[in-house]
Amino acid sequence: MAGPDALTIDNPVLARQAEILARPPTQAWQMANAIRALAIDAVEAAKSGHPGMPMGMADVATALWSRFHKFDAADPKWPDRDRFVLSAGHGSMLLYALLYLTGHDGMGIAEIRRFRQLHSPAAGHPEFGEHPAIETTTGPLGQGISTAVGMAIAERELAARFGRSLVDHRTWVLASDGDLMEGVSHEAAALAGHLCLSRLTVMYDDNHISIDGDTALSYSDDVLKRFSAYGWAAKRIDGHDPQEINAALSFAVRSKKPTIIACRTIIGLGAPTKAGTAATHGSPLGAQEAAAAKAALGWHEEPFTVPDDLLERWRAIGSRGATARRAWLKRLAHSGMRAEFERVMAGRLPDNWHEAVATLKQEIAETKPRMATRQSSQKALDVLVPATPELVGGSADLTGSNLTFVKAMGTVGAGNFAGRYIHFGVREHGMAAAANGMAVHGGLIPYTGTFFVFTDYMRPAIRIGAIMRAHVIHVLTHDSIGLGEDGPTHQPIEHLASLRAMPHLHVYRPADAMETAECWELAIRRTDGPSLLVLTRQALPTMRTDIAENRCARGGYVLAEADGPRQATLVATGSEVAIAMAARESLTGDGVRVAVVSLPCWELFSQQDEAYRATVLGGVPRIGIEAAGRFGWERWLGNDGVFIGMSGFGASAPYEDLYKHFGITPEAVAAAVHRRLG
Ligand SMILES: Cc1ncc(C[n+]2csc(CCOP(=O)(O)OP(=O)(O)O)c2C)c(N)n1
Ligand SMILES: [Mg+2]
Repeated sequence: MAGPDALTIDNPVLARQAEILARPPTQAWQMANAIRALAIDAVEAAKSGHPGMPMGMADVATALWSRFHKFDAADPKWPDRDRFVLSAGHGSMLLYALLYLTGHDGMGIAEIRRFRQLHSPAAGHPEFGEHPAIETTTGPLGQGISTAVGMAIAERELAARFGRSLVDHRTWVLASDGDLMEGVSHEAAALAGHLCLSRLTVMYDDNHISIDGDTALSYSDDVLKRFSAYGWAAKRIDGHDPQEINAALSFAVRSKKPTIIACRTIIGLGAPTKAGTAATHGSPLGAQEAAAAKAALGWHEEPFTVPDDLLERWRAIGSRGATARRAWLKRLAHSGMRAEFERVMAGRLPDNWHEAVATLKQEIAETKPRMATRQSSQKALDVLVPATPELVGGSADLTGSNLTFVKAMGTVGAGNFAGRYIHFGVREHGMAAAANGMAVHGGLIPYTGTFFVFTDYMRPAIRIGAIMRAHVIHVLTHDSIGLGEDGPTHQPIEHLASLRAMPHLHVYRPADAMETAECWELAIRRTDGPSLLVLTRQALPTMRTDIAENRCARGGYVLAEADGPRQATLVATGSEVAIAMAARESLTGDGVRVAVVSLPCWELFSQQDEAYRATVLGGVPRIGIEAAGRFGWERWLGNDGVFIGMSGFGASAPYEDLYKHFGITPEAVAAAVHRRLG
């Protein structure tokens, strides 16, 4: 059998590793080894995890955090800190090791020892909220880098408003092959190039390895050429040479474009037989290989132990930003914009924002407009945009259809971030991820816009936003067969059900102008998760004129009670509420007493107490009406309820014809009630 020497000679990666390990050890090398050792130990202890990436990127991370990344471990929420995003979230031990070494409270050695265990902030993948220095949740490849683009946009937006003395930071990303293979990163990187986000730097772990093995199996992009074509500055370096790393980071800081640095690294650097292979990607090295790796690295400590002098050096890095932070606090104290800055960063709404909504509701009650809810949404934006300066929005190339733009906003462009409207281009997924980034950056309330059906293209980012409970609003128009002629590809059928199934989301489907105003109000106010506003293309009558109470706040309510003791309850959402109202009228003519319940937000309705829900739904047969699939409706209708909606995909025709064709009409509802009541 070949010994290590023979292996080395035959294998260019191990030959390179031997050359790296033979370099005279420097301080930076030892500091990086502390990361490697902690990653090895934590993964061994957990018996699961990903040691390869932290071992490969330790030198890059050490250089970045030692000299470039602006932060102060004493205050991880310092608003003007740089943002650090570990896009390759599987390498989470890299981040946890950095937080521990730099002395962040709440990430001590006890937490590192409990890597991947229940209630440890050192979770399998970095989870936003588990530790204040974790800037965003990562793990699904491509999300981190795309979220970071949103953070970089937020920095520019806030700098344009509050000036450089308060907002002057950078966004650093560590990304892997998988991150750059994923489509969403292509969308986000193209947008970053277009907007010339020069304070965004991606350190690309160019290790040529992914799970299946050599990336040559599936990946032959010229990554740097691709990013250059997006408008990025691009460089390739030896990811284990501190001088090259430092020079590249300096280059990135000077760059007038977003920058990607391809760092040629060896995954699992130090592991004598497994380095440079997928074997180090996602499994413990094993006791023998782990011990041999440490020996090869020149690391002779007990597990989870970092020598005092080394730890001191790391701790000094943790407080390196303290001076800058104190100077910043002084500037903030003397700034005329202090109150407003603190308000938006804390996510507090302006005192008077509500008056604007109240005026709008008054106007709706008086004029009872007949209009599409997408148009009602624009009316809401007309008043919300001036009243809430932190509201920043955009659309994925459907501005005129989503009606997401209002004049007061001004448009965002490269070098111009005074505007508040972003033309995201046809990049739904990148848009949703960027919106998450803006939200978790703080200081802005982002909204997106596209057709409801294309939430399929956004879903992974909506999900990350939901996990993080990010304050993001998605404006989703053309919400059913009611969009008409564009046909089945554009007509959502299963989307309501599938998004209602996602935890932490609020899915709002307002029925008229008043409900739309109320749902916008709730979405602006909600700070514990994303809101989806699901809106029609077709015009709808205004049915509500009462404004004393936001009735959508309870998720569902009796819009029209029966004339006398109820015989049946019609439960509908959005555009089908008007159909239910028309059915009620004809049934009343027939002497049948039915109530109409509007159910704009299932999540809020399910949070009401049982007694309220029982009163609203009534102990009589229930008929559900929604121009979508039935999935989930049993929850409100019970086992003996009747559902009127879609049972398959839609079709292309004028929408009135489609409603008739699919039997979603007042006549069909009335007939169903007659049948049900027998
Ligand atoms: C969207 C998504 N698909 C698949 C995975 C599972 N997965 C985790 S890491 C990885 C690829 C690993 O290669 P790379 O990104 O280069 O990381 P490295 O092994 O170099 O650390 C995959 C497919 C994932 N986390 N996210
Ligand atoms: Mg890789």
